[in-house]
Order: sequence, then structure tokens, then C-alpha cells
Amino acid sequence: MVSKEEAEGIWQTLAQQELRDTPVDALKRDYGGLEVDPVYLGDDGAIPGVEPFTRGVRATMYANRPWTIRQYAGFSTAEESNRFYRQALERGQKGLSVAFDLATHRGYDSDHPRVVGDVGKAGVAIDSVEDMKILFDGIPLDEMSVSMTMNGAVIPVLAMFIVAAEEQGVSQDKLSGTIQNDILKEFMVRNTYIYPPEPSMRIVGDIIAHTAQHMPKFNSISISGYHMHEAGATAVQELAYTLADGMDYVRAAQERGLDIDKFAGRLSFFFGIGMNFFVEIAKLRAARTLWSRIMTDLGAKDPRSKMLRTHCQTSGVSLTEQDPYNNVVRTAFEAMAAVLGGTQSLHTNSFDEAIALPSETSSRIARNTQLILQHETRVTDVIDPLGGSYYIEALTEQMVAQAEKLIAEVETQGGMTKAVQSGEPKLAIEKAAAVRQAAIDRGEEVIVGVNRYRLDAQEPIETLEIDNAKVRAAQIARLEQLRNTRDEARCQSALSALREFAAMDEGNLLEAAIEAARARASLGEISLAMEDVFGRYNATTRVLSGVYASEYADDPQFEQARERIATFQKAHRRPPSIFVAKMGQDGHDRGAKVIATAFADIGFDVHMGQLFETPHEVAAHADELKVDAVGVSSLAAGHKTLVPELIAALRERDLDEVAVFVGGVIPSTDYDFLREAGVSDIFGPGTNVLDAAFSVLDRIEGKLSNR
Ligand code: MLC
Ligand code: 5AD
Repeated sequence: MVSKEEAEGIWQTLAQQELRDTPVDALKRDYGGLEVDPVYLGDDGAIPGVEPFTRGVRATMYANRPWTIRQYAGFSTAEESNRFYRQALERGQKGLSVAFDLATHRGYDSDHPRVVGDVGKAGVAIDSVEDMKILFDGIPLDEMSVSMTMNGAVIPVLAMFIVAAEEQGVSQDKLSGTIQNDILKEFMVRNTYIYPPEPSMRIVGDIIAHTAQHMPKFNSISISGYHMHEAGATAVQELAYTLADGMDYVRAAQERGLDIDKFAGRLSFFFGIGMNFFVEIAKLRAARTLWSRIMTDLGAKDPRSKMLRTHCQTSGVSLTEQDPYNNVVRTAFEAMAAVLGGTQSLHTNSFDEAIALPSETSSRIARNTQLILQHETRVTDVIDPLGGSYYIEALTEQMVAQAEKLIAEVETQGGMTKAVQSGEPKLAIEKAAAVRQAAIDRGEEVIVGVNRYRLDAQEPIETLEIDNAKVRAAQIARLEQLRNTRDEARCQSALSALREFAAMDEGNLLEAAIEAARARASLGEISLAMEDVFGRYNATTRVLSGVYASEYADDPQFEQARERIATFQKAHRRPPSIFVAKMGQDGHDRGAKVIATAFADIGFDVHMGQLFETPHEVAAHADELKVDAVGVSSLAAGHKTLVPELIAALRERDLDEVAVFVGGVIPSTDYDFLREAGVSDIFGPGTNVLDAAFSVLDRIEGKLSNR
């Protein structure tokens, strides 16, 4: 181990390299007579910018360059989103991050019948290069780094980005940014996959290979724990599964003959940051420490290959619909944890998160939260200010040890690609989510404004509303024009070449797709060319049982619910039954899974639908299964289109007596609309599961006694 004096020397040298012409001493600060150094080193040998990077990947960290303020955003049309980006950049944002709508994620053009409720809703609709060019109009792609959260339709989207830049006069070697391209976590938690795991892994490899060769400034992947966090994973699960995913991507690239040091420097990460302040800081320090070790074991030599560089986003699930201004405070604390943990890039959520997409006001406050951190709090002056804290170091060590154990378990299963197919990590995360929900419902975990200090009445806040029908009509018109004006022969031959690359298992799919994008093939057409060969993946849905019940042993309210079910059972010679439905392309299934698990434990006969069903498909299941109720879970804003369609489809089948419930992210201004459409009750975020069960029982009993 190096002595403190030696560490000082090493740090000075590195810092000077990063600072170039600026002297290191310029980083010193004077707070009205208090002298502050840019770094404080101990005798543990840990130096910022030095392996295993526990104290940060850069010697100078934010003292030289603060993290990138990179707000994730996208909605409605390319024009609207472009306007939003330009305004955000004028007002202090530093990097772009594109949110695509769910139709785009799942490889469908806006005119596809399965995506009627999804177009333009949870992100921007992109059907072709023409849309992509509008999205970045007036934004110089050789200067601005752009992150694109895309995994399923990653081939057409990256191809269209490259072609849009090319037509802006920017060649691909000049592009900087990140493509999420992390398919393993999609199978586990985020659910915007298209093809089965194996061809999906080939796609990841093709992108790593292409970017390593042609796009030296572009991060080929953003290996994401964020969505595991949001799905309810513990911090150790998030850490371990994310790094285990990373290991599989590295091995997949190595198996194609790529040299680890040629691509590893452009792998990046993404973590969620929740309310457990010190745990989140330790998580980022532990992640860097472990990744450096893992990469050394996998054969990396270049220190850059061993740096875990990460984006962070404050946690969506930690935010509440109730008393929503509390969310400003929560997000500020979470942002501070991400920064003290040493993130490279950060998104802060808007306070209306649990209600709708960010409005102009809530986006401004979210962005200003970071600007205030950077300009007012002085936290950027000193590098890794918490390094050496007894508590932080002990917590970091414990997380390293526990995550190592979990990674070893995954490795004995043959790595994450295999583990994902067994479904084990998904179930482990769902179990953690159910345990946590029970703790909140029982008041053991306090959420201010939800299960303690609740407001009697809440003022509604202004939210962003998207006219989905209008966006869809505009997209369809543009698609028609595209198809009428392109060179059809050229387009079809590019698509055939792509299909062939897919079938022969050779050639780079991205390269074929770039040619198809130039020839004005649409996103849906490019995606379908590969689907023709690979097929579309259907996950089987499993529901856990017993988790909620075991957390609720001897709880009087829980017992009361069970007794009511027993009485019902006696009267009707069957338990009450419910079909839990996910409609449209919204794959957020934590809420649906928690409800299904808890209701089954209470004694309901629960049927869980598959993801991505249409309202007609759900009505058909309800008919076949003869259920008393359908519970719709909606988190991606499709409810106003999909729920009335479901109720109409039930009526067509004379199923008026089936009660329909809706839960999830529903603005309170939509409650009346849904009730008028025939919805029995609506459960927003923060609803106690037992309260929901009582309401469902009341309605079912009411309907049965009316008959
Ligand atoms: C940084 N640099 C320094 C420095 N700090 N140079 C000298 N001294 C210092 N102290 C240099 C870096 O080396 C780099 O140059 C350049 O400055 C930029 O810094 P960076 O730290 O790499 O930041 P950035 O470009 O912002 O990249 C961050 C990243 C990247 C590596 C984490 O992958 C990224 O931006 N990810 C964002 C992902 C994202 O937004 N995801 C949204 C998901 S939302 P060089 O030359 O070395 O590159 C989602 C929700 C959903 O997923 O829908 O489900
Ligand atoms: N605009 C802004 N933020 C978004 N998020 C998701 N979609 C958008 C969007 N279109 C954020 C929310 C959510 C997380 C997955 O990403 O915070 O919780």
C-alpha cells in the first residue's frame, strides 16, 4: 500500500494531466478564511482516479468538471420534443437524453393496431429518419452528447440517429453519447424486449462491435440497475445483478473475438438513487470497486477499461402522488446522494412523477435542483468528501462483500443470460418488492404524506396532457408521405439484405439497418425484417405466493380481509375472482405483480394476464375465466384510450356485471372521466393494498346482490 506522501504525489500528477494548463493549486478554496484543499487523502492508499476507483474515476472529479446535467425527456411529436430540448439547453441543461414512446420501444410504427393507446404518450414517437432529423433540428450532433434510452428497437433507432447526423453533415466518428442497449434487464424488469434472449444478445454484440470500430466517442451500452431499483430490488440486488449483466456483455463481445481493451472503455452504467442516503452513496463506491476487480479478472489491462462510469437517476418509486411538493425535497436529497457517490451524469425527477409526465414548471424545478447543487452548495469543490468516513467505508465494504456473493450465485447458474431465462432474479426482485409494500402498508416504513402526516384534502396540480389521437394522426400522415416518396426498390432491397444478415447469423445488423434507414425504411419495417427471422418473444408470467401473507402474520386487518373472503366462499361456493390486466405496450409490472401476489394471499382467485394485451384480448380472458372483476394496471398514460375500449369490449360480450378497477399513475383530473366510462374504483400510487382489496370486495358483492 502506498503511504500518504506517495499518494499525494500520485494524485498531483494525475490531477495535473486532467487540468492541462491550469495549476492544481487553482482548485484550492478559501471560505472566508477557512482554507479548503481539493482533496483529502488518508493512509488507506485510496486515491481518486486510481484503481479500483472507489473514490471516483477521475482524480479531479467535479472540482474540474461537474457531472453532466442530463434530463431524460420526450413526449408527443419530434417537433414538440425538439422545442423542449432546445429550451432546456438554454436554461442550463448540459446533455440530452431521449425518451421514446412505447410503440417505438417495441418496434411498431405509429400506425400499428396494437399501439393505438401508446403513440406519443410516455415518450416521443419516432417512425423514420425524417422524425429523427426533426428531433435534433438545430442541435449540433458533433458537440452535444445524446443519450438514447432504447433497448428493444435499438438497431433501427441507432441506425436512424447515425443517418440523421450524417444528413446534418456529422460523420459517425464525431458522435458522442450513449445508447442504453441493455437487453438483459429488459427480460428481468423493464419489459421492452422484442426478440428472444439469444438473438437479442447478438444485437448487443453487433452494436458493441460497430461502435468500437466506427464511433470512438460513443458509449455502446448503459448497463442499468435503475429499473431493478424501480421494480423493488434491494440495493445489493441492484448492484450485483447489474454488474453480472455487465460481465455477460463483456464475455459476449469477447466471444466475437473483440479485444477487451478495445471496447471496455466505452461501457457505461446507470443506477437508481433512492431515499436511503448513505446506502446509495456506498452503492456507487462499491460498484466502482467491484467492476475494477471484475474487469481485471476478465483480462482488462488499460485502466480506462476498469473505470465504472455511471449515470444516475433519482428514484421514481420513492415519489408520491399525495402531497406532491414533498417530492421536490426527496429528489434533492437523492440528487445529493448521487453526487456524493460520484456520478458522471444525473437526471433529477420532477415532482409530478407519480401523476403525469413532467410539466414545464416541474421540469424547471427538477433541473434547477441540479443547478443549485452545482452552483450554490459547494459540494463540487472537494473530491469525494465522504472518503474515509468510518460509516461510509464500512458500508461500502459490506456491500462489496454481499454483492460478490450474489454475483457468484449467478455465475454458478452460468451467468446472467441463463439466470434471466430461469426467471430467478426477476422473482427475487418481485419478492423484495412485495416485502417492502407490506412494510409500507403496515406503517413500519414511514412515507410522509402517505402513511403518516397525511393531508385531509389535496389541491390538484397542473399536469401535462398529451392529445394522443392528434399525435397518432400526424405520425400516420408522415409515414404515408414517406412510403409514397421513397425509392421503393432500394428500400425493399435494403430490407432483404438485413433479413439475410439476420438469417445467416453473419454480417453486422446495425450496418445493414443504416443502409435501410438511408433508403427511408420505417422503424417498424426494419424491426419486422429481423422479427421475421428471430420471432417475437413472449414471456411467461409467474405470480409469487405467500410473501405478503407471511409479512402479515397475525395482522387484524389482514385477518378481517381473509374472513370476508371465507364468508364469500360459503355464500357462493367459490372465492371472488379477479383478472389483473396489463394493456398496450406498457411493461411496468411491479404494481400489477404486487397486487396479484397480495390478492392471492388474501384469498382471491387471481388470474394474471400476459403483458401487452389489447382490450379485446382482456375481455375475452374475462369471459372465458368468468371473473368477477378486472383490475387494470396502467403506468404509461394509455388509460384514457384503453380502459373505455375494455369496458366496451366487455359490454359486447354482455359482461356488464364484471367490475373494472384501475390502478397506477392516473392524474386525479382523469378520475371523473374514468368513472363516467364505467370504472368502479381507482387506486393511485400509495394506495394501501388491503384498502384496495376491501373496495374490490364491496363492489363485487354489490354487483352480485343486484343480479
Ligand atoms: C469528466 N471528464 C473530465 C473530468 N470529468 N476530464 C477531465 N477532468 C475531469 N474531472 C471528461 C470525460 O473523460 C469525458 O470525455 C467528458 O469529460 C464527459 O464526461 P463524462 O463524465 O463522460 O460525462 P458524460 O459525457 O455525460 O457521460 C456520462 C456517461 C454516459 C458515461 C455515464 O454513458 C451517459 O451520459 N449516460 C447517460 C445515460 C442516460 O441518460 N440514461 C437515461 C436513462 S432513463 P471523454 O473524451 O473521456 O469521453 C431510463 C428510464 C426509462 O432508462 O425509460 O426506463
Ligand atoms: N419524460 C421525462 N421523464 C421520464 N421518465 C420516463 N419517461 C419520461 C419522459 N417521457 C422518467 C420517470 C420514470 C423513469 C423511468 O424515467 O422518472 O420513473
